[in-house]
Amino acid sequence: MRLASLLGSALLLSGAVSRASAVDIWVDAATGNDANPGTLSLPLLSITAAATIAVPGDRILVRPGTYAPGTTGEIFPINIGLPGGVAVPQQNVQILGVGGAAATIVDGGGASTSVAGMISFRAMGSGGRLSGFTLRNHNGGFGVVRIGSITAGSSFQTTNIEIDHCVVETGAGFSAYGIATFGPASGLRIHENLIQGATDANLWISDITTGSPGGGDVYNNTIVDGLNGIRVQGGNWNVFNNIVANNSGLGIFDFGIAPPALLNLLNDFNCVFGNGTDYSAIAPGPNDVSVDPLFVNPVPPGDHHLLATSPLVDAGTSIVPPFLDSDGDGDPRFIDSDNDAFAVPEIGYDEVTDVRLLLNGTFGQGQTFSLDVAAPAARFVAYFFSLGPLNFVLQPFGNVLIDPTILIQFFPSGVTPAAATPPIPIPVLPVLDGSFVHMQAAVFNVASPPLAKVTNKIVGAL
Ligand SMILES: [Ca+2]
Ligand SMILES: [Ca+2]
Repeated sequence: MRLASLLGSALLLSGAVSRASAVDIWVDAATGNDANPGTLSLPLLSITAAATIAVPGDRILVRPGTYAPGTTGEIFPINIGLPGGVAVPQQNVQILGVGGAAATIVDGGGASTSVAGMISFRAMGSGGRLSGFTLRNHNGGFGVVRIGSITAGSSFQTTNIEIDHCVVETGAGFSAYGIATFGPASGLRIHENLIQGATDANLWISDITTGSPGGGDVYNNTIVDGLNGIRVQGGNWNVFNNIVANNSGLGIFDFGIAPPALLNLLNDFNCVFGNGTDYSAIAPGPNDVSVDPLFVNPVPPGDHHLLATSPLVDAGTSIVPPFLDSDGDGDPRFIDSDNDAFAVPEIGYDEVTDVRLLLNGTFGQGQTFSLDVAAPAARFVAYFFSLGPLNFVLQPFGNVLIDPTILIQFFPSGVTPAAATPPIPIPVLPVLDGSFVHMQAAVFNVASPPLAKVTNKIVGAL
């Protein structure tokens, strides 16, 4: 197969580059054992065990499955920072659900656990990332995911933490807060998350310590069905493109009482709707809207994707940080969803698309898969593969997620509805271990503008 051979050879050439700077610790709920070394072939069973042995720069790659105290032996909170037995601060440690939030679950089982949450970035855990998990059924206090500490002092700084592509689904009667930040903790990035059902605030962004104020970016989250939406308490925050809807108490509010009493909030292009009180001690942004988002199903726990007719389609600000590359599903963040030849982000964690890249079969070393596209009829399709996640916006087409320096393939596939690609085998090569593969399809409409729509990516770790 021409495609297969190109894919294999390019993976071979590029794999060493992607692995050169990081040690990967593998975790698998189905085949793991905490007595294993945590390699691809001998994975650990629990995320807890992986966090205990992680050193700076490691990636903890978690296979699809359910991780819980009663099955994989998780012990909450899973601390990244300075857990017992680790002498070196754990900076730049990433915890990645390689199958995404729909397939990688951390379940608290409803048991009363630590007030410090399920996963906690604590002292010296700077540069950490949590991506691609559903976190549910935690019954604790200050955050299912907790960043920083309420104890002042430089040793508690946790700068540059990124929480993205997660579903924080606490459910009635469980955790008071979904994601909670304390300080000082600058450079935080919270985006593309669905946070729902907290018995207090779904999202608590704060710097309530003394010293230099922290803060960060909060973009494109959907925050629903809790008591409160976003609690702001000190710090410097950019809050854009979020849906804050159907919380029974307050939508977005300044809690105040923060030493230092400093709050520099830039909020705009959010949809704040249907809360008991939409704004409290915070003014709406100039382009904030208060309209029904038109969720697919608004009844809790619901389906908080947007209907194609939603007024939030192509309604966000197009000036976004470079880390916004894809929505909660992996759809590119810049899609011309309303076909007006200009690709603009939606408000919220979902980007609406009428074209979708489909993967058939199993993705992994030694496996075989094929690709297909769901799209309007009579469009011309091409596929791309890459090991690089470089994101740039090419108007009017939208996101280009492929890194051209390590582009693997341009594969014209015919006119939709196209047959699936021929079977594509993935070789078994140690150099590929831990490589993330990005895939994208371009659907061309040669009849009239827009000329093309750059569509889904699928990311898998080999
Ligand atoms: Ca859009
Ligand atoms: Ca989507």
